[in-house]
Amino acid sequence: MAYVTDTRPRTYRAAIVGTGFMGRVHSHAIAVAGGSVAGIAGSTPERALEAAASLRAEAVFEDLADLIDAADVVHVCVPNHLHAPIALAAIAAGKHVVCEKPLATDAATARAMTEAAAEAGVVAAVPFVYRFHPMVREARARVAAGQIGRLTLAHGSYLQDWLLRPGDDNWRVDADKGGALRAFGDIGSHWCDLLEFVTGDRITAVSAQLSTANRRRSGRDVSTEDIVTLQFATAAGMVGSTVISQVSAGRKNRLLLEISGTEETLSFDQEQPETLWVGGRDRSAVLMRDPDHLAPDAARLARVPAGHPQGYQDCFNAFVADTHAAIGGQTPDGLPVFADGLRAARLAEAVADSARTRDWTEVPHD
Ligand code: SOE
Repeated sequence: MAYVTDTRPRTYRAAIVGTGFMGRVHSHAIAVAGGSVAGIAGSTPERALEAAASLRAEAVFEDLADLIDAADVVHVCVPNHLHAPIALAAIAAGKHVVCEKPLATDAATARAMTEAAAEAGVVAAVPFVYRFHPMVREARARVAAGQIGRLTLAHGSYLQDWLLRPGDDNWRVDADKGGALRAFGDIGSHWCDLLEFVTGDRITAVSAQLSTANRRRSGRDVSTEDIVTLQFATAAGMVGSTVISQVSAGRKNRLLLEISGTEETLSFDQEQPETLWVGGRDRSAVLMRDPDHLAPDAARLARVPAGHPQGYQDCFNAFVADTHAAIGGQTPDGLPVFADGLRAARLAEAVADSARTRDWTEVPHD
């Protein structure tokens, strides 16, 4: 006699295109979600062969069509300019897709990808994974329940330092591979997604400045920005600002989001994801991630008891698990999909436009 305890669909046979850091994060999350990596492809077969063991790959493919054919879900983890052709090929073959952000280097292409996925009826997800921190869900539940009052102000920053020095380099630096906006596309998109996810509000207008601290890297001119300062207004009447930087010494991956309402302020720091600061006029508190005392959606994402820290990879694991559930016909709350990637691409174009015209730019409606 056997008791069936796991009814998840056994069809999460993944292909991973791209063998860098993100490929490894995806591979781990696929394994935790009960899936397998049917195959991988890299920029060269040699690189893919080298990465095969760490990506848990069953096979290395030279031909993209063959790789897509071998899988149910295609994970696209390559430089940004290659997202669209690979994702569209997978969708055309009727495969589900997980595509890294920014979804595309322009909004028209992101829209075409979103429409193609909808027409094909496939699940098409984008890893805005900070949504999967339990304390982010807790903040969202508190805003939705009206606990912080009427929203008035949001501010924060997303700061890194891995491109601080003129010798620091990466494909993201080149506009033809990464897109015209680098820091905003790479990390500003996360900040804006998190703001809109937590508040359910929408940025309606932006005023942006771009700055390139290192105008030359590795002996070539650089056009993409290292820093963005952004002011914004929202549909619900909030005003706010954020600073995005990849050249802030000592800041490794510090996303700070603070939202104020007429009753309370909530503050979340991605580098301290086990806590949420709740500010009050008379009393303030630091909430711990304790599943026994969290909103149901936050408790759902708690993998281990209070006092046993969980973090970035857990977010990624939960994201892939929810993608898996969506493929199985469920509708997990808060799964970031191509429409969210399109939203980020529209925001990026508004930011670029505002910086160019030195004026406020309206963000087009979805
Ligand atoms: C690099 O800047 C990077 O890995 C981003 O691409 C991720 O989306 C972000 O989570 C961390 O930093």
